[in-house]
Amino acid sequence: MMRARIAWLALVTASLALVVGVGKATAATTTIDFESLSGPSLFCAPAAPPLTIGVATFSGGVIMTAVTNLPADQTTVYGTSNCPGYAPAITITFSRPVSNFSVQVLNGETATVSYTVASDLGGTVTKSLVANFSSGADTFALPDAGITSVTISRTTPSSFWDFFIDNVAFTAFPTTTAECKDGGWETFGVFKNQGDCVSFVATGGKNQPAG
Ligand SMILES: [Ca+2]
Repeated sequence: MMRARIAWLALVTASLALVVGVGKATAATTTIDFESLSGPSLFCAPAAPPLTIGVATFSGGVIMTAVTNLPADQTTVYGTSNCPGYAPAITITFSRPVSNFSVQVLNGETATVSYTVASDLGGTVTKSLVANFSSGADTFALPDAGITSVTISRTTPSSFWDFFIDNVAFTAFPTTTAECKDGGWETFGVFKNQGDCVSFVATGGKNQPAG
């Protein structure tokens, strides 16, 4: 009986340690998958105004669902093509700086096309995606910390374009000092220590990260 209770206590202690361990250094990473929305499966619905989801605002394209001839992703996505009022680049602007940015890009053309994802800080990543019917899609990740805007476009501009994005992931900079504590400051990738992070939050971003 006593042994059983000690074993149970040991288990509870171990579980608590695990919870604390997991909570440590895990910043709030956001993934936008557009699944709260739905749209047509074919281009060219009327051009839409910028779409704001949380701290991110999307412009240049429209929301679409179960897109025809896009076997790589039949969920809801954000896409653009050479339709009236659509842009050749999808732009994402952030109301707060972000780190650890990545986005899934899907090629809607019937041939291999190169795409470039670029941040306002100068970071770029370029990849060739095979044709839509071969499920041409890949994740593009930017290393910059403190990004406030990202553009996604064909690497070589063309009068014809047809592509989509999905699963936009990022870590927004902290707005509470609690996010800086227990090693949280490290996960933003820009602060030199906890105090640097707290100072950033306390001054509303006026004291820029020193790290
Ligand atoms: Ca989706």
